[in-house]
Amino acid sequence: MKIVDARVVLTSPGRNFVTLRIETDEGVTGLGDATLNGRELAVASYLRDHVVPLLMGSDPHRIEDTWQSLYRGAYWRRGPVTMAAIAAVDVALWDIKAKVAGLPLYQLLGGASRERVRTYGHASGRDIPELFDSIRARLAEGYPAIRVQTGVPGLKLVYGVRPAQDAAQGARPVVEDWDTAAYLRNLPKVFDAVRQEFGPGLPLLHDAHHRLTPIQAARLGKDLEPYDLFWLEDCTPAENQEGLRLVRSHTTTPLAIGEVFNTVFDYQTLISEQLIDYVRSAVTHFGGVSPLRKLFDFAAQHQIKSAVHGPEDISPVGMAAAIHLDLAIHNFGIQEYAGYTELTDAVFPHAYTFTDGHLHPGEAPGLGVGLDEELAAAHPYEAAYLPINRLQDGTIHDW
Ligand code: EZ4
Ligand code: CO
Repeated sequence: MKIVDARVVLTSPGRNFVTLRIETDEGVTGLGDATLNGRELAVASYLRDHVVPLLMGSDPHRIEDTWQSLYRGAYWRRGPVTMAAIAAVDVALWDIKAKVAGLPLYQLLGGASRERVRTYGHASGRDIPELFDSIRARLAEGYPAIRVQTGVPGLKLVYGVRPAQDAAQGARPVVEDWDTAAYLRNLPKVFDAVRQEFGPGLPLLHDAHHRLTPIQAARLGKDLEPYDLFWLEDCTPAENQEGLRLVRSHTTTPLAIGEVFNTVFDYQTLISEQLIDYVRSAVTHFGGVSPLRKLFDFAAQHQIKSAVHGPEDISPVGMAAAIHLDLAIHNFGIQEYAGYTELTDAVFPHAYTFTDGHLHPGEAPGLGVGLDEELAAAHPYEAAYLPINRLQDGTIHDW
């Protein structure tokens, strides 16, 4: 079997997605997601100009060898652009292999370890009443666990709170504002109110989006302990893995990290010293199913569980790959699932289902996701940036 064609499809059915389609001489095709929110064209060029020519004529069954040759052969290793490009190839080849086998991908990953995949949804509000409405809406949709994000008194636009949201917005970045002290004062009050309204049993999560120093994160973790969070996410910018030692030694609030990581090396200290509880990488940004499976096996040795990143900016192709892994691995924790617009679901028709807050990959051979190229072409790429974030005096802060 040979790869005879590979092309990159850019589309924006409400937001941008980058998809790689690989075709073989036997007519079997595979899809991979290469979406890097706000930097989509860089990955598209990396694939078109530097990767596709290397794939022509090669054997699509040699997934590991292809992965290693793209990773090692480039000489310039790692980084989000490179790893998103490699991820798209890896996932498309797994899609092809599973289609040839006539099996859904999860069967090639060891088969189902559970009946279905538990998810969490996003609730947010500028204030407590708006937040409560949003939590009720997610509960009505069936979500068994809820991520809680709120406005901060005195701030206009805060991460994760609609309508600002994290959607890439237009040709110039939206500027959000931030005050860490105000946030740290406010958040425990929010969780106190949520626990009083919704009771002790509802799993609650929160994303600090890389904005705290280790000592601030340690303090927040302690302050949130009475509210029994499922996790506190991205409490610090964890390029500095050692910073988590300080956080960990001060709080029993579970910690989740990794959506911006792209190789296992970003996790070495965090996992081997058991400084976190959940690994958050996405198939799409971590080089694909192959390396993510290895990460989960490494994490399992330290009782750390999976929690694959699943925002709107992972395409249904990347989401499907995650759901197959989630069903197969033993140390599954939870899957983030924000859902998609109807138009996105029409561009990427899929076998996976979302029922009562749980996902299942379905039984179609391969990933079980298609791409309607005509509909995709009717909704072309639109330049869009993620927001940026400034402190009250104008200083740029982590977004
Ligand atoms: O801000 O995917 O947990 N989810 C997140 C996301 C990220 C976006 C960035 O593109 O933090 O909302
Ligand atoms: Co996050």
